Amino acid sequence: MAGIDRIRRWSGTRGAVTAVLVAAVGLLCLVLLLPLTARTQGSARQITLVTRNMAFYLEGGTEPNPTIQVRAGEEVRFTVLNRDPGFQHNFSVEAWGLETQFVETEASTSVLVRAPARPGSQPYVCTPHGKMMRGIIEVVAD
Ligand SMILES: [Cu+2]
Repeated sequence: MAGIDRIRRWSGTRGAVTAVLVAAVGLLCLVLLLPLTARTQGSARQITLVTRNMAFYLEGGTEPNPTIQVRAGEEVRFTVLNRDPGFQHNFSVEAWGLETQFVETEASTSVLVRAPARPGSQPYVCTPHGKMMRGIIEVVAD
């Protein structure tokens, strides 16, 4: 009788361990697959900022340090492409807690962020060249 009891307890524990494992694997799959789904669905808006002559330009744009508009709560992927020989640049929106790594000439970096839920305007800068490389990022109501 004691032996059967022990077996029952053991299989009970085993069942619980299995359940925890299944839950953990399931959660891991969710965590791993969610960003993939988001990426394949292309839900994030791509904004490429090209740096040259100590200024930001939108890809194909001619206006230095343009005002960038995003929608409230929108998921945005910012890519900084450095076309400025001899200078390292980054992209930072301090109010959003956003700061990319520094980018060497002819290199790029990307960062995925969610725009604030509340509309408003904040400055964006290149941290070491904030006097010259400075523009406004506008969050507009969705
Ligand atoms: Cu810079």
